[in-house]
Amino acid sequence: MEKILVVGSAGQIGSELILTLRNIYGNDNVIGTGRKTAPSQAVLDSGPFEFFNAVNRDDLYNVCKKYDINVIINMAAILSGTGEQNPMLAWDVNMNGLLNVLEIAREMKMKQVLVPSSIAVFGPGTPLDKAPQETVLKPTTMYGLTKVAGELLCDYYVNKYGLDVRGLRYPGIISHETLPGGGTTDYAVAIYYEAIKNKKYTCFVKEDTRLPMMYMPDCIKATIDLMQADFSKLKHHSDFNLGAMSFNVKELADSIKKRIPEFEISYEPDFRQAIADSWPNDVDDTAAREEWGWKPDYDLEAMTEDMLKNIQIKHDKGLI
Ligand code: AKB
Repeated sequence: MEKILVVGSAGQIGSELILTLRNIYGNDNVIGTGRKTAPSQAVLDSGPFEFFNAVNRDDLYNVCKKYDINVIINMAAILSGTGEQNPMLAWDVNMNGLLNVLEIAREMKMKQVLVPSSIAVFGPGTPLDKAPQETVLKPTTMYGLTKVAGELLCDYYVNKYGLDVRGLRYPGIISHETLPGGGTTDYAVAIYYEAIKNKKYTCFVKEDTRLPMMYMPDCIKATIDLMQADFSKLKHHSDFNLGAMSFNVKELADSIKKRIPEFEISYEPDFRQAIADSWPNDVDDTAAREEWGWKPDYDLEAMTEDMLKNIQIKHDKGLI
């Protein structure tokens, strides 16, 4: 029976992933953790939750022992924008936190570890269109380089210790439950909130900036599908490219304007433009499709329809 620890379950992806996992594996078998940010009431009410910093090895070990954990999902990370403002923090959380997770999983002979990676592993030298599974990985951000090192570290634990470690390179993730924090792709979430609240948005990257993106239901589906895939059939482990859609900011704004004609967008690029420019337009996710059957459900129009509907409900209830 799985006893799953979701490190970072107050964050954008963790807060939704944990609720789906509790539905599948049982509320008491999926333990949430957070460092500082308060988790949602739904996360607190539906099962156990512990506050600690995964960079503190003893705290992580004690919680794993307390709940007899045999699967860790490590969603804790400092993303690209915050990482450039505080590179040492990014290194500490993304590398030391990961090393603690892998070491404790090895010592406790756990069943599985899942560690997300990101399109931030790419950089100059990576082909811009359909970034291949195997390609140049020379990121320019601290976040990106911790993700490259993290992928290699995870594969090291697979090869040297036979630990079941899996991971996937998330594109920008768009959702309406929990706001993302500190990423470059955050504009693709903020634009929807501002469209509902103020009918206008000033974007921090230029209108022709094109990046790989994914709607949260697909992100959750991909994560759980990879968890449940037959490990013996995987040729890759910690670095699956994962695609769903690719659009530039103008195309995103146009899909909102179709539904809110008075919506206006302006542009004031900041330091995140250089980060976005260093990432590819889209990715080739053939390996994920072939090895564990990956197939996304949402395109831009379906996502915009659902995002605006759900954010409007929050707005009507006075929650935003
Ligand atoms: C970021 O923008 O830093 C993240 C990512 C692409 O991993 N959303």
